[in-house]
Amino acid sequence: MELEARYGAHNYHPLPVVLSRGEGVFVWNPEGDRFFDFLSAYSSLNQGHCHPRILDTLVTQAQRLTLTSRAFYNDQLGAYERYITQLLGYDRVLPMNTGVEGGETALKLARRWAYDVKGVPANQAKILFAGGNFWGRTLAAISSSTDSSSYQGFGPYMPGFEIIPYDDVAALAKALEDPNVAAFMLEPIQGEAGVRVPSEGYLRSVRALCTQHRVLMIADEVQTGLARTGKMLACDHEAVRPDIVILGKALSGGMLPVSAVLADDEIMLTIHPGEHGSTYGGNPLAAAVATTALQVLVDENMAQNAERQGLIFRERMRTLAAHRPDLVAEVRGKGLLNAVVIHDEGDSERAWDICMELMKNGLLAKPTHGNIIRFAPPLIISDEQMEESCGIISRTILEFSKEKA
Ligand code: IF1
Repeated sequence: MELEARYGAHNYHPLPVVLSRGEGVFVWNPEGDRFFDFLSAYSSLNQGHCHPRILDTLVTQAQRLTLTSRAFYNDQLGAYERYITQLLGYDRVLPMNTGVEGGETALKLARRWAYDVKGVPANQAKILFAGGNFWGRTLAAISSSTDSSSYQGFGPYMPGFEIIPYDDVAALAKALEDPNVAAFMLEPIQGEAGVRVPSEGYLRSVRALCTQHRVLMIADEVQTGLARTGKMLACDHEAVRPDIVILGKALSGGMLPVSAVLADDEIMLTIHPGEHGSTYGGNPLAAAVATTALQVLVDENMAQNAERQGLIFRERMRTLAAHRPDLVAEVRGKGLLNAVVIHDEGDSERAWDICMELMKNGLLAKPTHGNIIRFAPPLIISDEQMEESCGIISRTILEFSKEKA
């Protein structure tokens, strides 16, 4: 911790715990204390820490070939592209590395499609975003943000972006009256905003309005995708098929940065050779690892387990809320993407203090905005592990005194 304080940028404020080993739902500190990981690196570890099958693929491929750049072909990328496009039902995939690069790629595709296919005049394409969104830290990403801690002091901002309220069909319908709108990018459930689940039917309305106005629906499934919410994609809950899907995080099972943008030919083929790319995008190590990371989600029925364990978790938390209505304001989420909203009465540290107590009791979680604690364990969590974890959370909150410790 001291080395980071002295030599590192101070762009994070971590919980004071040092992790040195991870396996399944558990992490350990160097002293050997064990913790349930209820953050899963913000949903990057859906398959659990160091999943043996993914690890085996990583090691095997790393001993053969790790990176070629796309100047040449490699023997892993084609098979991965076929697997992921057939698994998720899209014509094509554009491989990148981080989630935010996936978002940038999706927006470039949307603009190019608007000019070359929809016929929007050059440089007039508009893109809509939902208030409360979070899709990364690049200048374009923060240009669409409504969170001042994301954009303050980093201007000027990307032009052609417009922000409308989340979960507001009328606002979307109004914004779509502009013929230059190319796309609406949204999270099916807003993660960073505090696990905001939109009204039932919202995604279907977005799909219908985007289709009606020939506007691309872009689903940012970087955090909600890959079985996290109880379905392979969160849009599956409403049987909605976005025009573009962005994946990241758990696409590699937490082994290395792997992201992907999925779309059909009419959109994807508007970008021609040499017009977009990345040094590591589509590298053979990422392709091999991502294939296995996807296979284990399917083979181990992780979406079904996320659905089942999520119901157990929210039930236990609602029972807890009844015992401490002074502390617990709301429990919300889908599958194993959940949040507990803490009454803060102006005490902005309360959720942090609760997370510090949770850590002392053997469970790691971190507050997001204000006093919302996100709980997102790996999707492999068993009944007994969920039981033990809910016990820790319940005991911690029941014993938590409102006065500062
Ligand atoms: C940080 C938050 C979560 C994302 C969605 C794209 C990206 C993210 C829905 C970009 C990334 C990460 C970023 C990380 C912490 C974490 C986070 F708290 F920042 F907002 F998960 F909620 N779309 N989220 O959630 O993916 O480029 O990071 O690979 O910046 O602190 P990335």
